[in-house]
Amino acid sequence: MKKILALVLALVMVFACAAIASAEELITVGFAQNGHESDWRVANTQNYNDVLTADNGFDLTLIDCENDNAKQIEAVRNFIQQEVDYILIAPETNVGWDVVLQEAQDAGIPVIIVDRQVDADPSMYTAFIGTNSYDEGVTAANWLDEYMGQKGIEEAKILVIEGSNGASAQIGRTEGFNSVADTKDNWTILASQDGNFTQAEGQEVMESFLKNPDYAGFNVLVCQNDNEAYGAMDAMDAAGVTYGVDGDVIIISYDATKEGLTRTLDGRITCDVECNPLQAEAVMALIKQIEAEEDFELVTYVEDKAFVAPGIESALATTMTDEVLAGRAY
Ligand code: GYE
Repeated sequence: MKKILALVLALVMVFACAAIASAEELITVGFAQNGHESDWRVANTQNYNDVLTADNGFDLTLIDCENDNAKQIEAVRNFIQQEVDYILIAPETNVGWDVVLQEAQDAGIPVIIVDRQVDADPSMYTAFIGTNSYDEGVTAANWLDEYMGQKGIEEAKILVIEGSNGASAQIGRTEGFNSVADTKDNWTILASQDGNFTQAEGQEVMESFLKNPDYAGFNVLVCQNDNEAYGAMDAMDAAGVTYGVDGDVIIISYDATKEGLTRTLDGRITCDVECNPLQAEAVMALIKQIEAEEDFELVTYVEDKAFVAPGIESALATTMTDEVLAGRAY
């Protein structure tokens, strides 16, 4: 009996020592996550929690900064104090980062900017992995042009519900879309307003648009993310405005989450431009390259497609099917 007890104790000690040793070897990562404003963001956070695990060699501390740049800066300062190995920032807005980036650099901690971009000199951080929002805006506008041609729609009277003001995702999608819109004499942007990437504000902005007689007759609604589109749909439903492939208003959305693609498959969203939230694998690969002192890309954009409702033929987008929807995990 005593022998068995001794053996068990010895085994426990071996496992305990192994656990301590491997905890010491884990790469510590502090992530100043932007917030939880949208389904996209929730999927993005989940993806980091799934990928930067102890099994993969990481010890991740993810702070939800509630869409507040100041909270993000505070989180980064705490990470610097804790001497983490890497800092990730998904910036709410693109300005105001220089001082804290300098502090991280002085502390010798590599900073990877993720998802959205910062308006700081690239020498201030190690790398960027995320979304090419400008390209997404261009894709949306080119698709609209193609669709109008196919359907013989002569004029676009456009309302835009933008994402949070000052976020690179809002700036890029707006500038990309406008770069095409500006070349079209028959397109008019009637109004463009901040909906903060949330369903509630998407609904509020749409309700105010619908009350304004100047915007009567609009036939295109651009929502800079899916959640805003859901809110806008509720507002249009309440006002009796029809939309989607069978309605009066073409809806263009961004993100292509599972719910967004469900609404594209049933024809309520006409075109949903993808923004891939699954970015943690690329971040993990980058950190491993840095650890191995290998060369790495300074800027990596995740790949995005666009999806259109059934019945629409497009050279720029994939037509939605049940199979496409079944393949969407988030
Ligand atoms: O489109 C939106 C989210 O920064 C690309 O932020 C991201 C955007 C995404 O809240 O849903």
